[in-house]
Amino acid sequence: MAVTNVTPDSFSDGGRFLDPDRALAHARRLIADGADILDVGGESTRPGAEPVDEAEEIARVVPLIRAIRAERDVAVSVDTMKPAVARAAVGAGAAIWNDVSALRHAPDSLDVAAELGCDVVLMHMQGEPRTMQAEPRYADVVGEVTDFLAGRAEAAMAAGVARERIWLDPGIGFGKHMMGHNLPLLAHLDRIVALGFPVLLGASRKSFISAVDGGGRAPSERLGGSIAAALAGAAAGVAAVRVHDVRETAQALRVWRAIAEAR
Ligand code: HH2
Repeated sequence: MAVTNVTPDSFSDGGRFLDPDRALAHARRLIADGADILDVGGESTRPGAEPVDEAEEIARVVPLIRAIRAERDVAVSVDTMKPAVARAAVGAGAAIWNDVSALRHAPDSLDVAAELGCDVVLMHMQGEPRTMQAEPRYADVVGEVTDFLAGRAEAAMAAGVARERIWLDPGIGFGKHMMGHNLPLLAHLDRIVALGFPVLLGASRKSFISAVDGGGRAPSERLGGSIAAALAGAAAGVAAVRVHDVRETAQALRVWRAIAEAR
């Protein structure tokens, strides 16, 4: 899954693809590089990000989704917490609602997901984007994230979302201490995989990589760590990785799989 942000302020690629022509050119490149899913986002969820108005978010994502789907048969997901944005995106051809709030942001999120009939990614986040990194706390981070995701899957199914439509995501970097919480989650992804839903992992270019690597690494200097995390995910059985560097990650995954198959 390729990060396809149309935002002025995303932590890694903010402002680069706000222009529609540049966004579409970038999407074409991600597909050529081997992306199976393009994750189109119009609101940054980085720590401290300011919320975006619903109409503005729709105006950012819908034209790009429509343009991608008009020329390529690639799956598109929409990265949004807002039911109205998800509805507009699915209308434009998106097949997956990727919701970092796990359908908790709006009172009608669960019902809209059931009505749309699209796939949904339910991601764990402690707190909300503006404040989530202030003081994340867990007694048992792996157990709590796993239980939360199981509970959200139950809630989605109770609202009418089909079981086979549900994906889970531990939410690396979302209300998680840099190393104390993100690393145990990455080390125990198999516990989330064992819940029986496809798991999505988004670790690409995130801050914990810089922390492990001694600090001070800009997002563009985190490729090695991003690939290491993607391979850890593959080894644990995740179904997809959400990444910025598609070509390099796809190559790493292909080689990793070829070695596994030669065992
Ligand atoms: N991470 C980001 C955004 N959306 N969705 C899922 N399911 N999982 C993730 O780990 C995830 C996500 C943050 O990355 P990015 O889109 O690059 O930055 P920003 O939120 O600043 O736009």
